[in-house]
Amino acid sequence: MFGKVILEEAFALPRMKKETEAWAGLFAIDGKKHAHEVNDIDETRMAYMDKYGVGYQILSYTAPGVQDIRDPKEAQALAREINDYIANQVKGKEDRYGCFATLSMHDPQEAAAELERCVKDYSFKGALVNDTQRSGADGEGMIFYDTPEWDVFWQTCTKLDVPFYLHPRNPTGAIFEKLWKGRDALIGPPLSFAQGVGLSTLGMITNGVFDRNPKLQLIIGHLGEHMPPDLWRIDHWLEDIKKPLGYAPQCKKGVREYFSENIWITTSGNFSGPLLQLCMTEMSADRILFSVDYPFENFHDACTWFDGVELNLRDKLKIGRENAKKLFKLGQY
Ligand code: GRE
Repeated sequence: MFGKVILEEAFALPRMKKETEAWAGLFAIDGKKHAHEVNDIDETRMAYMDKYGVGYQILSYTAPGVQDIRDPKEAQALAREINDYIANQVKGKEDRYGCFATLSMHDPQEAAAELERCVKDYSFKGALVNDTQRSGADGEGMIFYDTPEWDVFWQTCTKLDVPFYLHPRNPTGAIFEKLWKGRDALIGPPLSFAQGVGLSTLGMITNGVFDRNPKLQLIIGHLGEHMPPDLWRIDHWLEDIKKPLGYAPQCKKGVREYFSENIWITTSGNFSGPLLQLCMTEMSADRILFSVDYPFENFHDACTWFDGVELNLRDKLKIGRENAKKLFKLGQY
């Protein structure tokens, strides 16, 4: 299929070479190849797009990025540097590249203002943020975005009419020590990423973020971070057992409704035909967006899988490009 749109595609700052290679090393990824691909914007990346029928991609800063910086001033300065850098890199290539804003999530007002700057000045397509912001003097604090003080930020997303991509980050500090040390193989795609994003997403739902901000659109990757196959059980316990007994959640609707009105999932890094079918059954093809997860995954695996997956043409076009064109108002890119 030609003209596919992809939207969980990472870049890094060339000056952060050491951090980029360390990150690759953490996941047993070839550091040299990774550093080249993640820093390259226009040559290798564009050649892959042309070869595999990708018309447009939205770039975002590689994890853990700004969410790993506990100092609010330093985090904000890095976010601005990244946004200015990538806006400059894609200038003149807007027919092929868009960008998600990178945000410091220490302060809701500041995050809202930076998002607004990026959307208004640079036509960025939304924000991509890693779940939980490291904070506090010892770096042991974790800021979640599901408390009422974040409503000012969510209101800005809906006012600007841009979606928010909730991306995973790795467990650090005491969480790493208590849960993951000794089980290191499970950090990242095998388990920890899905747990982190699942907790944040369901936290937003059960704490009423979408009731207070009904137009908010949240994107999650990796075919829904383990949630779509579990929707029945999550919904059953919240609606049939916890709510009648007067326990939280504070949300008005059933979890399934948020998954059909507020949540999108992408195929980033999860090229499973059977799981795609299940997600279409649970959420409908209208809420699914094709993506690669470059350079953690490659164009060949993602695109040959999607092009070949058995699917009626109408749904394939929706997932491959039409849903994204509507969500991001891409027009005739
Ligand atoms: C990602 O950011 O999506 C990612 C990593 C590391 C390994 C795999 C992966 O940052 O998908």
